[in-house]
Amino acid sequence: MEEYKMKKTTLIIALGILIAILISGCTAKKPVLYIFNWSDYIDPALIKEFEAEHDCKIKYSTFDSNENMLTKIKSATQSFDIIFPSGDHVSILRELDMLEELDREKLSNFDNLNPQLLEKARSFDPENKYSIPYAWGLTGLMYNKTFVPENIVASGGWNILADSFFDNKNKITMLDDAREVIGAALVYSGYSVNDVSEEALTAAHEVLKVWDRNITQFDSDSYKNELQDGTTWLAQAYNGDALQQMAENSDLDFILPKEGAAMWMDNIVMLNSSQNKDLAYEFINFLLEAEIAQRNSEYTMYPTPNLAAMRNMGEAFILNELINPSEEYLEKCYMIDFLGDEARKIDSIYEDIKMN
Ligand code: N2P
Repeated sequence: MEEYKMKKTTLIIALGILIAILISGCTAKKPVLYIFNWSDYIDPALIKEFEAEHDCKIKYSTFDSNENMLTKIKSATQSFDIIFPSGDHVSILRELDMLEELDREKLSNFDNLNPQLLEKARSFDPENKYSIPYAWGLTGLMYNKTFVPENIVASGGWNILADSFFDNKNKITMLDDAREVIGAALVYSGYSVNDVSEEALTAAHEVLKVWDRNITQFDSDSYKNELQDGTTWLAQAYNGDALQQMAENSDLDFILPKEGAAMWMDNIVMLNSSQNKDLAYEFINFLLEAEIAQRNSEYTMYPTPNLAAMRNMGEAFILNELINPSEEYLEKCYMIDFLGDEARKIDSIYEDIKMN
């Protein structure tokens, strides 16, 4: 009898230990990486792959403008490990002392990057110390052919935005981005997107007052759906986002305006407040792998600064003029540069146009 009791107690203790092990196993916290990127800007399969490879969880959030990104990361309520700012905002974040200086030793795939694009990136990150180029692209005009007749877009220039065909129709949107909106008017008027001289900005302001007659909203995300259902007929759009939509819907089309366009490079940076720097390095290095960068680029339809990846890209990608424009066209494009306090002049015109 005693022996039976002993066995029972041992069994209960063993069971208890087993349950405790099981519970702790299930609730053991996986490391979490907080990532904040532009919308439609990564192949979601890569997130899953990284999570599986590193037995971690990625909490992935998106933004649709540098301004919104900045507001959110400055708020104390949310913290991120990795974000993807455009070049001018790398400088802004650097000035705010929010960026981690990257340790190249931990980025074994860094050498896959195109030296020419690293050189370009030095305009906003002088020693390529804080940012890794992620993707680059151009901004143009996207439209729905069902609603916009061929002759309206035939001129191929930014001034399609002023065509009387659109009068009183409420069918045009522009991006919610001061540098892009004023930049388009500057390029149309024959200036660089970085020209803040009074002459250039006055010309751009006048052009925008005309365009604004038919602009219904300044928006950087919902235009993608609205162009599909006819809520919007013509929208200022990023080339890769447009191409992603065009692959799904043959009514949509995109042009790079003949006068030229704004060009930007978006980048991977680590915030110095990151709580999980080792995992953050692993993720950045993962994105720098040639095969991963190639798959990502094919998904997002933006060219990658990863030279090793570009070398393996298929012809359809390389020969697409909307992704890879000719040198001649690129000469008419201007990278959106960091302007420091001068950017306020652009912001105030943008506010004026939005308010009136
Ligand atoms: C991605 C948008 C590209 C960002 N959806 C423009 N800088």
